[in-house]
Amino acid sequence: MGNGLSDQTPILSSLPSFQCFHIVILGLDSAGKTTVLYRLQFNEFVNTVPTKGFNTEKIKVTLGSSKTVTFHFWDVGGQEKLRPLWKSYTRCTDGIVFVVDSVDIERMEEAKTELHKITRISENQGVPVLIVANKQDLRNSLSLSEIEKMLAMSEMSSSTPWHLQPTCAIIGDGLKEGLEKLHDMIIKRRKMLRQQKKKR
Ligand code: G3D
Ligand code: MG
Repeated sequence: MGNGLSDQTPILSSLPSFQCFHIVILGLDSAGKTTVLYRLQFNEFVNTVPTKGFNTEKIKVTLGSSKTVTFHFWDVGGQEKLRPLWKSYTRCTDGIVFVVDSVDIERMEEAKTELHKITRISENQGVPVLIVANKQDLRNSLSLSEIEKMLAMSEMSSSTPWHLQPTCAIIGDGLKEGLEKLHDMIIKRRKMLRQQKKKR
């Protein structure tokens, strides 16, 4: 899945382990953003309340078999009145996690609009996006291909690397795999930017 950037050989092993990546978690209210964050933080289910402002946590995640990476997550409230804030949280971010509720068919169009809006901002050009198709445990959840279509992923800018990951945040299924993909995309982008700089 994705635009192909995530299919190249990972270079994780050659990088120092003290790196910290700035990641913003976005998505409509009730998609499961805070559940994702606290499932990663405590590795257990935490009862959430609607996020009024934002939650922020630095979390060490072991990727692959041994590499530990620190992510600094910003979980920004998804209610309509809070969405204008998304722009300032994504300034200089390394990656975006966009959480969608796989059973909320009525609001998929709204999720699509917000996803395309935030990725089209000039500062976010080329910033990798992990789209989390959450709540896959529910019987009536949409399939990945249906979500890909409804979010119009084919219309995503070709400069934006992305990966669509099925998850169940309440038990943590798929979260680590998604983060590994996001990390790979971030590393590849950094390498590409460094090469472009050298050529200049
Ligand atoms: P938000 O931060 O995006 O607004 P929350 O969303 O993390 O607060 O989650 C909203 C509701 O969705 C919560 O239920 C939460 O338990 C539930 N949820 C989150 N992830 C999953 C999942 O993978 N599967 C299922 N079945 N539910 C999930 P409540 O009942 O507290 O509103
Ligand atoms: Mg929340």
